[in-house]
Amino acid sequence: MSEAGGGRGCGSPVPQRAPWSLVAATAALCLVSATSVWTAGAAPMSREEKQKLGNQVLEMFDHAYGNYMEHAYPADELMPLTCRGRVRGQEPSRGDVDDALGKFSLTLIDSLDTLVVLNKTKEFEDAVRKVLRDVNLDNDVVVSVFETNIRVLGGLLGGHSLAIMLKEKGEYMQWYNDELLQMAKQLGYKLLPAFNTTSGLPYPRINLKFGIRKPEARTGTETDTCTACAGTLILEFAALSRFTGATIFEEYARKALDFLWEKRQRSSNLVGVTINIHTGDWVRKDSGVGAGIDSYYEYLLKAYVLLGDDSFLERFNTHYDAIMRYISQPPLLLDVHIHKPMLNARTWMDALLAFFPGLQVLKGDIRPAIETHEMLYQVIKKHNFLPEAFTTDFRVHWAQHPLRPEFAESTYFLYKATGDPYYLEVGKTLIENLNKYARVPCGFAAMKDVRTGSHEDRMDSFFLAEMFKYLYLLFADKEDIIFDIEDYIFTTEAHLLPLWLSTTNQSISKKNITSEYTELDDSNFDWTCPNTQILFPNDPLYAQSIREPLKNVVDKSCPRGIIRVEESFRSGAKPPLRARDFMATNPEHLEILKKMGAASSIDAEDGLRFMQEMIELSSQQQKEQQLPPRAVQIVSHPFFGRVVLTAGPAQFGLDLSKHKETRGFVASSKPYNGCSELTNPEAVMGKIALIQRGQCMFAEKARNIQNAGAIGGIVIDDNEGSSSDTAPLFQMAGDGKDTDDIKIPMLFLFSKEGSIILDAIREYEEVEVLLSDKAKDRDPEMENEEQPSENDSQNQSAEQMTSISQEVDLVDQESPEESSLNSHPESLSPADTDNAASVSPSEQNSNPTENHETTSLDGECTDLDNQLQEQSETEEDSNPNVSWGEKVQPIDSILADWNEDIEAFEMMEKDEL
Ligand code: DMJ
Repeated sequence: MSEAGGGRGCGSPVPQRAPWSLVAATAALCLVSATSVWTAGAAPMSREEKQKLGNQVLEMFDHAYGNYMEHAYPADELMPLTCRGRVRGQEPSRGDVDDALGKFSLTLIDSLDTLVVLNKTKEFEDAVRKVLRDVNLDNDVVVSVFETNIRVLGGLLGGHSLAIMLKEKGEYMQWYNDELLQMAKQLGYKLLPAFNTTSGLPYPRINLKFGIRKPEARTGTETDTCTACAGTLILEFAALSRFTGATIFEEYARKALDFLWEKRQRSSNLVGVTINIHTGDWVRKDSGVGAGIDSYYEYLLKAYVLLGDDSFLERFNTHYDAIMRYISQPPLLLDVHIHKPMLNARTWMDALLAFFPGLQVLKGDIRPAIETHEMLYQVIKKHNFLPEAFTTDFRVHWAQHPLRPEFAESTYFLYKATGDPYYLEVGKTLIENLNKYARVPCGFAAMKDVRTGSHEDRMDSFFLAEMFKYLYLLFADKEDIIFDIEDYIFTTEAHLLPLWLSTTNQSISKKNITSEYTELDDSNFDWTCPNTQILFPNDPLYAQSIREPLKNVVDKSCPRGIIRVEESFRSGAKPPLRARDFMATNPEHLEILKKMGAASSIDAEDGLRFMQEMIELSSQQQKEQQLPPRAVQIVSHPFFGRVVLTAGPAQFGLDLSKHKETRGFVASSKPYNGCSELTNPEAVMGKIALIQRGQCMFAEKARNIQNAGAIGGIVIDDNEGSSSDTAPLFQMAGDGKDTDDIKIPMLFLFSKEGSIILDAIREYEEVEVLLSDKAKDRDPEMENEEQPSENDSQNQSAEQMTSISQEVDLVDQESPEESSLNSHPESLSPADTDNAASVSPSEQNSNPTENHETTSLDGECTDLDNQLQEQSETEEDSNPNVSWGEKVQPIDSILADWNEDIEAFEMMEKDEL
């Protein structure tokens, strides 16, 4: 069983493999073609149609490769708009992206094995001759170790693998004498100095001519590298060792992997994005499956498949378990903090994570693979391509798209696993979009902005190495490929390495490290995968049944409180850049920043708002004092004080820690953002005004509601689905001016907590709340006042009782009867689940899918009640034996949590700003 083609079931024979490696490949590899059993769902695609699409892929490849060879070669890449080669040093620097360019005809090397897969054997033969004749690996140029490994070393090894395969067939490449392998070895030795660190983690960059140490090297001062950069070497390095017998390469790559494994965060089993190569400290402690980490996980599983070393599978399974526990929030995959994995570190996802469903297929976990792939496909249908980053409510976060292949890769693997023709249709859409939007007369151009369709003068080598391979293979039948693709494994750059390497030159002693894992549960180690040959014949609509509930997940997501990007484009306006979304490394953001305040009044306004938000953010960071959170307690019927929402304080206005609580009925302000004089002062007079976050400073909102006569204010987050359970609380900062004029107390609620109050208003109209310092005990007087009389209690309907059954923080004075009633969320009837939006943030799991579809101000998005019901049924606090006293967090622990939140927040802000 191979990984590459994936068309065979677990257990099909692989030539030249030892029994243990067969086990390795078959256990991890769960790709089984179910094509023949497909009977329903998406209409089957005829052989003719598949061939037509395959031919279209060939024609597209010719267009890309032909233009590169004609107009760019021997340069590293084609610039498809100006139709010339990109030569490093001759073009304005693009920063890190240029580190892939080593003046070694990158695109040609990266394309070698694609030529063979696409049955262009003659062209392959020509290309190999050109590489041997023209490519120089000894250039005085600083390159990325990671990129050079996956693209160039991988490209040479993939070329070598297929060259020897062709030679053995007896027709082509008869002259070949391992020349590509010799080049690969030469390059391997050039990369080795990068590993000269005490940790064994490689430096991120190396000078091809001068290495690291020499003064001419102009590198070697870096202290950090990304996890994927250090953890994506084993396939190429082990292949190089096994092909050549020089064990040093595999040893070095293993050492780096061992070190990363040692450094995993022990309680979450996650790894951060960036690590210090000398100390091994995590520099960036956020963790996801996309940029910076992606192929580290990929290589653990594939190293097991290629090398048959159990320790790699054990590590992979341990990480995978953590990923599924914390990062996977189907269909989303959201970065979290390694020390606090329940805390989301981002509100957006990057395009690189699109490879993950493919990896999940390889692991045999098909359901979440189908779900995430479907979500991604809907984002693509909306924007034609997958933007580099998009938010949890599927807005474009970073609009660029450099023709990345990850989604096509996952589509291929899912088709191989399910046989569902739906995935052929997906591939067809990808082809159409590429031709319609990215094709230019001289190749294919990266999208500068998926929303506008503008191009960048860029065609990365991975487009040829990966995109065309996966698309061609998607539509190809076995007889369309001149060799058995299932005897190979794909590297992260889709280069092909033969599985027989597992039994060749195994001089690296395989550590039996099973003992290291004794602390881990056996369930971490899946040695088998679901047999899809059993799964699919029984239910040919399996994949479709998983996709069905998600079919509108993107369209139905609730917009956030700010103008949606696509709407702003439709109306001709620019999407506003929010300070909280700003990334200093994002060129698009820098461009917007440059324009702010310059051209139009809209730009000026955006600039002003942006600067204000920046002041807010930085002053938040600077002034963050370790104050305990505040509370908003709903005291009116039928809540009677039992719902206590965790709230953030303000750095201005009445300090609730020093004064008595403020109590009053709530009223929504008009305008809801509170950014101008209120038009409904009569409604908020003497009340606590509700205001939406955004569009102006917090202090401005406070002044406006104070002027209208409000006695307090609650700012509700405009970021749909946010919750204090998943995001760190913060203090609302002033506006940099004197805020002594603000006398009323102001509190901040995340969206989920805020929606509990908004829902309550809709339901009960009169809603009274108490704004207080959460650390203070609840006023016993209120307890007396608020306890419903016996009659009241009897009059409360089951609906009322269940609507208050999921509390946020439970106070300790309640009677045991109330406690047990309130603590039975499973007693909710389906009809009651509408009220389940008031699920406690501290009790619910933090699935952002639920987050953004739970409630909106206009009530559009309320269709996740079933999930909420499910969720409420699994709440640990449903145990009636748990006393309310146990629910109250001691102040020390609140403070400790609060400190952790602040730290995490500061870390995230530091990363992003
Ligand atoms: C490729 O170079 C590789 O797939 C790498 O692992 C990350 N992604 C790029 C293409 O997007």
